[in-house]
Amino acid sequence: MKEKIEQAAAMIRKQSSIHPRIGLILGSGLGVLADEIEEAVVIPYAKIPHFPVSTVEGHAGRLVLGRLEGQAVVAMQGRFHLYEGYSLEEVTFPIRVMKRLGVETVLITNAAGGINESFQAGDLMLIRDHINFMFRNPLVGPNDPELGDRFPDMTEAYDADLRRLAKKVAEKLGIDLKEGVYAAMLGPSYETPAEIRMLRTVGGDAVGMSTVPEVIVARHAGIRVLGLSCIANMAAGILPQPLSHEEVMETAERVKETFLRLVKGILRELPGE
Ligand code: R1P
Ligand code: CYT
Repeated sequence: MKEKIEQAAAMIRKQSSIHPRIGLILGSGLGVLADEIEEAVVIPYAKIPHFPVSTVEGHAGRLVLGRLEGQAVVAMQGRFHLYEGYSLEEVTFPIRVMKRLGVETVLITNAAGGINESFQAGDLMLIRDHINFMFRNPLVGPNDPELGDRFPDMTEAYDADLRRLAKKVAEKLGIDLKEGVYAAMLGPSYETPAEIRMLRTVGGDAVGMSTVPEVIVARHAGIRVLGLSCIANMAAGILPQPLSHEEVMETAERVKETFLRLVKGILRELPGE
């Protein structure tokens, strides 16, 4: 795996002189953030050795390197999901490559269904913790100690300092930032109302089909994680209406301004180079 990581990182380094310290993973419909990157170098995933390609609407499938709010960043405009048929190694490969490029902090975003009934579609939620209902772990298999520990600690998978910072920035900008637990399901069918009741009972506030594998690998690699969910719809059974990816995309489009303000505000407050 190390060879693959190095080959991908080498190709990316050849395209851009930026040494990114911050990684951004942009969820369904949230890719617009990458359009704001200055001095941008855009690399389609198909051109990067060993990178999978995006198959889901709302995931452009491009890596964007450049500067955002003065920070050297690498952004994934589109991520990979297990339900696309990719392996956990493929889904989390970009995190390994980011680490190789020098990334120390990653901002992982997603579009999620709101389980907590005090939320509404369009809210932004800071991820405090997660529950892995995918029942798979990307670290299964032989462990390479050069990449990370066999048993990484997950007590504060979502960095406490970064969470404090995100809340401070939201308050300053007058953004009502919710906070909660992200429950990850395999998908791609949306959850049933009974599953949503179960997830609520066990402490889930939002549900989605991504993020958790990436967070586990980031922690394994020693990368600090900040997680943000856009509550794109209320989860199944809460409102008298069916769920659709169109609604997810529409809500992401509707909140993009607030989402951009929050993320940019956070980037401004992170220590610079
Ligand atoms: C379903 O509408 C899609 O939205 C979420 C789910 O995981 C699923 O892919 O997308 P992201 O988690 O990639 O933002
Ligand atoms: N919504 C979403 N479940 C949902 O209800 N975006 C992912 C999963």
